[in-house]
Amino acid sequence: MEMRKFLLALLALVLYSLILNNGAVEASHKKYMNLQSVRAVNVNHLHRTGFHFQPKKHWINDPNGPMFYKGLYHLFYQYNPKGAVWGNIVWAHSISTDMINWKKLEPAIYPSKPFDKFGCWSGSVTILPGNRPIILYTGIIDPNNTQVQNYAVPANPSDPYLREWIKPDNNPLVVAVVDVNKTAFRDPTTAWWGRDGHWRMLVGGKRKHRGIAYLYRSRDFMKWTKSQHPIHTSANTGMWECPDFYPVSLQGENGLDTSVIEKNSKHVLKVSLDVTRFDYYTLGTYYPDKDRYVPDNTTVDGWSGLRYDYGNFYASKTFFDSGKNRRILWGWANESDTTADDVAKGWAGIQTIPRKVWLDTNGKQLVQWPIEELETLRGQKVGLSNQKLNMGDHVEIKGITAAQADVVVTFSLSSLDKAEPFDPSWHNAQDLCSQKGSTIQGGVGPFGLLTLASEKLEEYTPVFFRVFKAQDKHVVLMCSDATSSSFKKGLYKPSFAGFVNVDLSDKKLSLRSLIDHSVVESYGAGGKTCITSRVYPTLAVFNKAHLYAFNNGSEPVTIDNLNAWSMNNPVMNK
Ligand code: DQQ
Repeated sequence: MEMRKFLLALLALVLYSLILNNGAVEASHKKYMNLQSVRAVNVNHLHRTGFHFQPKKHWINDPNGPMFYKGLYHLFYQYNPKGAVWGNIVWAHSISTDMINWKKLEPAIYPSKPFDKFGCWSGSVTILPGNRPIILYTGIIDPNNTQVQNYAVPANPSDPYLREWIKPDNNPLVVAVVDVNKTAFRDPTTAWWGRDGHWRMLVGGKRKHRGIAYLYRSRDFMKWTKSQHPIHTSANTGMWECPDFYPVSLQGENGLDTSVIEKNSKHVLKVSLDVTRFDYYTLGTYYPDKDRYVPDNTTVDGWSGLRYDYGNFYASKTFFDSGKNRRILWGWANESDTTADDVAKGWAGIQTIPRKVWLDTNGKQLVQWPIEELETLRGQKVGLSNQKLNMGDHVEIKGITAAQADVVVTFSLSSLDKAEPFDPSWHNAQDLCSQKGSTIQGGVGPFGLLTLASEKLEEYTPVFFRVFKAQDKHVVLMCSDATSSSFKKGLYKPSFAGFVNVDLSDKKLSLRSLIDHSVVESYGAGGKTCITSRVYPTLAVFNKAHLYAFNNGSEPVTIDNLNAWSMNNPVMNK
């Protein structure tokens, strides 16, 4: 019966997809009512990841309430326990000692009360004085998607696993007042504590097309008052989902507790723009007396602003890891295949590798790097050095599992003289990358890696740089291009790209790519520009996947140093 229901639903969806040519990633959580509770009969392993966070089956989206508590890392996440499409959302819960190996626990929060009967959506954890964690999350209270902000506390704080959570009856803590759009009012942040004895937290929203981060204050965490002014808004940016607000130190790579407000720091405001499905951030100054945030004039406050990741990465959230004094960033990488594919494979969505995040020495952007714990999964290693790549060369990196690998490479450029001229009208990196792909000959670049490549290069996902010469500086473009990644029909195959603000005086560019079957997560120039692509090769799978380094620019490029490791599987939500 289950199987019949599954096959009928799948057939209906395939027909629906064909009729609507519904291949691309959707702009919001699309509701497929008929599929929300179609349980996976089998889980297809062809494109499942080896070392990225994912549950055994079904749909996942936003990371929620990450924290470090009594020696353990906790990750909650939006999860559909009944199917591989968005719906029936609960806060699933996993714990870890290293953020790499994960143990699955029972869901922490699920719809059960009048204040969350129609959904338990995203939110955050705050650790109150006395080491008392408290969850703030969005509850959906009716079928019209009316949103309120609720809280939950551990039933037994002495249990380091925090298995059970209570949603007290004085919920909801916050409801939308008259001038607030109650169906665009969600995703409370971690709260911070001000010297005036008030807690503050933000809730994402919009008014017409203006994105808003509402600010709430409370003395006791129970009675919250909306401040007259939002902490920040921006015209024509649409709904601000999953805001995140935190300090970063002006010096060094250590993180700061969310409540730290000091001279030696700046603040980051990140918003997830529902319209574009990218996570944008600004750096700026937080004025606690006025409760206003003013972005620096070096960062663009809108769609052309800085992104954590120029690829498939959304609804992210950071937390302060007091164990190692660092700030950690979690982000969700949705699928780029069709909903029919997701139902057929029985799962959808992964979390990217947790990243340490800190302020660049130039003070104008953040830097991200996979947490050091990931390196414990490194197995078989191969290395290369001083390898010259002339135009048209591609060199295979043999001896590792190219479908599941960690690759770190530094390229050296003999000269920048041949860099192509940069047209100042090229604002959109992704458009530029789709015009000037990895096979279009250039001056300095394109050069980089061909990941998840089939032997004869019928399929490959290139991650590469191209250097241009603008009026008074060089412009570096980084691309992660899914165009030739797969023969499969109906996939979303974007030429994701971002510019890299890097000093080329030493004529070196580095790249790290984490390759994991259906994801290529790349860090350019030591983590200044990051791009995640989801791809679904048909030939370049398991031991038929290959890895190459290449150069298609007329200027020769040298691989100074390349190290690549096969990656082992961690314990993942068993
Ligand atoms: N996902 C959640 C919302 C949030 C959105 C619902 C972002 O709370 O705004 O699953 O992906």
